[in-house]
Amino acid sequence: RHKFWETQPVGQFRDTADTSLPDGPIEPPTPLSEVRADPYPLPAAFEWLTCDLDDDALLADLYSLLAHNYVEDDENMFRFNYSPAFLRWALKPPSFFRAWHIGVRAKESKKLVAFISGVPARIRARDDIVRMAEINFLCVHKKLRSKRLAPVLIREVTRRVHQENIWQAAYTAGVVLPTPITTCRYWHRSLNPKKLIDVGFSRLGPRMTMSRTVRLYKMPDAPLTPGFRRMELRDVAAVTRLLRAYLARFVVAPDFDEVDVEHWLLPQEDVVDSYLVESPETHEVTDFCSFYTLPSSVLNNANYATLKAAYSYYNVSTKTPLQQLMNDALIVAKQKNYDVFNALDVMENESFLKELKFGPGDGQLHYYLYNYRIRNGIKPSELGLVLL
Ligand code: NHW
Ligand code: EN5
Repeated sequence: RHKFWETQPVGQFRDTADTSLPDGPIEPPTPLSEVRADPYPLPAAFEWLTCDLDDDALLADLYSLLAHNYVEDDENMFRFNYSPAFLRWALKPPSFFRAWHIGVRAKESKKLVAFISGVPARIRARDDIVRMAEINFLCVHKKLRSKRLAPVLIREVTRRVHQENIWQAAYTAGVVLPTPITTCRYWHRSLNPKKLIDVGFSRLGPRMTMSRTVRLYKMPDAPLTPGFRRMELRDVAAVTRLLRAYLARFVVAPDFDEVDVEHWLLPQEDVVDSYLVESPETHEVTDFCSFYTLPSSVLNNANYATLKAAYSYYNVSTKTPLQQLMNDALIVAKQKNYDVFNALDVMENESFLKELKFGPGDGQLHYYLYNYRIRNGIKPSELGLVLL
């Protein structure tokens, strides 16, 4: 069934009944001297390229590869359109490794035809904090599909991660592979329902008119919670404290320090937005919410080329009820002209999705760990990790 994945240290479907296998690494590290020293061979027409994302021309090539060949929905109506600024942010966190930004190009034309990336992260599974690679942006050009290039890319990124003495990884995919630790559902909150209907992202509900639909999703002009404001550099320490305390509740979650929070959560225009509630009385930071910006290209529509989507990222409520906090996040997203606000059913998100008029999407997101077993998996609500 899975000629490649059967050979990898991941939970195998056939082991799911075996309750004697313990949580933790599936296989031990090998001595670094035994890690293969040279890159895996590629078909003769292609060569490896370690990507320098500070090079604007290379970044433009990566942007274009993904804009034309990355993930689509099941009916091929939309394709993710990560911006160049987003890619730089996603791929250059603190202590990133340039060797983990791996391109494949045609030797003759020098055209970039495939890509895979990793970034380092500390991820806690139960009480075990593990150095991992977060693997993302695996992409093979449409014209080179089904030629078993993906396993070569995956083996090569694995080799380069091993060279840094890191032996575990985390990744997500819309497809089922051996074996998800959990399966999440996407939920969508319309902000611009007329456009969403026009492009086929959503449909007019039964017995609904356009004007009733527009009224249903209407938002106030400004956030409602007193003390709600954008996060600033001076807030990093307070946000880190809030977030660390909150993420401690989940079975699998990142172990963020202040350096991580500054990178992953300090606002960057059209990349990541973060807001917090500062108590007007005590000036204490009590609540926090964030979303990242990931537009999708609208394929084959005469009126629109892109959908502007916000994706719920990390949210923490201690004083403001989570539903009220997320309502303010929806209000600022609407003000900033987003068409839709998306969220997974991770962490405590179930508690506000229905009430805030999110509807279930047709897409799922499966979460995976490489070389780390979590017996019986976990529930989406036990997951405190959002990958981009
Ligand atoms: S998920 C998004 C992945 N990208 C896309 O969907 C973009 C559009 N599609 C493509 O570009 C987020 C191609 O279809 C791809 C497959 C490249 C997906 N993950 O080359 P072949 C991520 O980036 C397996 C893992 O012929 P192809 C996460 C498939 O099951 N494996 O297929 C990435 C089969 O193996 P099997 C996937 O269509 C995580 C083999 O690839 C997969 O031309 C990577 C077929 O290869 C997927 N999304 O190219 C793993 N899709 O055993 C990281 C297919 O079943 C692991 N396959 O025969 C950790 C590594 C680091 C470890 C460190 C210790
Ligand atoms: C990991 N970094 O399928 C990335 N998106 O629901 C890889 N559906 O947008 C993994 N099909 O339901 C990616 N509208 C996996 C996801 C791939 C993209 C994907 C889904 C998620 C999606 C939309 C459009 C469907 C178009 C036809 C959808 C319904 C919205 C509606 C709004 C009003 C209330 C009810 C729901």
